[in-house]
Amino acid sequence: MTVLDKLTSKEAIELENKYGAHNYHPLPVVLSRGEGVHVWDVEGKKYYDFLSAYSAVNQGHCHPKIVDAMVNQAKTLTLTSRAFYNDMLGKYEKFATELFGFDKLLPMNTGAEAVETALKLARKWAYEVKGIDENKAEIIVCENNFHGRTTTIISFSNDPVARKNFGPYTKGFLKIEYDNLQELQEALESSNNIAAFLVEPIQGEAGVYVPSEGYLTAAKKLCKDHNVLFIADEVQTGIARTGKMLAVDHENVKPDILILGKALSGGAYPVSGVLADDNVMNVIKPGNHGSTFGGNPIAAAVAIAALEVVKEENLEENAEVLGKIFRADLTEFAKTEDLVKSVRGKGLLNAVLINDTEDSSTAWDICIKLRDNGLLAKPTHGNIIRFAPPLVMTEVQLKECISIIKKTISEFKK
Ligand code: IF1
Repeated sequence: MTVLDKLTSKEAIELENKYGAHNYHPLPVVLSRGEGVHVWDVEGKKYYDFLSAYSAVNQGHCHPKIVDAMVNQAKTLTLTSRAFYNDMLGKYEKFATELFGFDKLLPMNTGAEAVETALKLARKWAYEVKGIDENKAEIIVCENNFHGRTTTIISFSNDPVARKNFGPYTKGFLKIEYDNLQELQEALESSNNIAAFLVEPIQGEAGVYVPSEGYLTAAKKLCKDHNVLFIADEVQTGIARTGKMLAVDHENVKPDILILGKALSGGAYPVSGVLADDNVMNVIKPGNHGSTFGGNPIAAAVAIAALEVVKEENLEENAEVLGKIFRADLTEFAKTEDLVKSVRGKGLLNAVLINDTEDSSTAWDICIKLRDNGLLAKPTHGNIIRFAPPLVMTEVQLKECISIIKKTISEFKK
């Protein structure tokens, strides 16, 4: 077998099963090509992609502008490490900080690394600016959070599948209920050692849980009043997914630390980053933090192109408009369809709650039928199906997809 041999779906799945670690349970479909809102399997069947690689491919698969930026840069200079300067990183840092309204950017590669970076930054700020005693800093997090897979991040997860038998766990985290300002206030008042509050503006993995209106504004204010940093993890909700560039923009909240990943590259390349103003970012000095690949020239070129696409193609507005159509139509459908409990979300990050027990396989089984009908989506915790297509979708395409979803659910037999 050579890398050029064409595989059937069955062969590709068997290879992964035999030679790959079993750390995923993918929907049985083997993709070999993508363009815009579509992907194709190895047998040539075409699908609408309603996962967008967990909201990394917001700009659509293989966007020509992003691919061109990546290929051109790959032919010129790929990696220097940060031991030397390169002529792309500064341009990208200027572009991104101006776009998001922060003084400085710290570039990393994956979402989890960016979260780790934010946590380190907050702790260092707590000791050197706020004046907390060494090793005493605490960071407030929310129940049912998802921030990634590192040992520290899973230390404050409460998903047993993600954390069991990976201990001992990192200390210094305090957990409160999501969307509960009372608990946040109590936690902030419970100690003088709080460095930061880390929060997802919409909880993705928890099932697209949108907090009450005003929650983020009030949470930011409580943090400010207690001299605590407000850290927004926008790895999944950022880059136009929810109908604004950032989900915090719906409430005009400016985080003290902003974490971005996924669609920062349009899914073409692993690019993540942390943004903050000088009063926070300046605590990081040479040698304190870094990464071989963080801020590499390809990442810089790709991220600039990916962010330009969001603006040039009005993806924020498109996500807002299409999201409203999606929720209105499926909410109406839920009134007559027993299998659908409700629909929730913001922009094009939506979830359909399936009317069955949490441990039943109904959501999974519906996703298999959706696949057969040419639409790919993935169930998440508790019989919920997440629907998050690329933001380059047209209204005509969305309406076709809504009919596929309704038809599939109507015809579904348990
Ligand atoms: C997996 C979910 C999505 C994230 C937030 C940081 C990260 C993520 C808010 C880490 C990553 C992914 C990773 C993926 C599944 C997943 C996910 F289902 F768990 F919730 F997107 F919907 N902050 N989310 O959502 O970013 O290190 O992966 O680049 O299989 O772990 P990463």
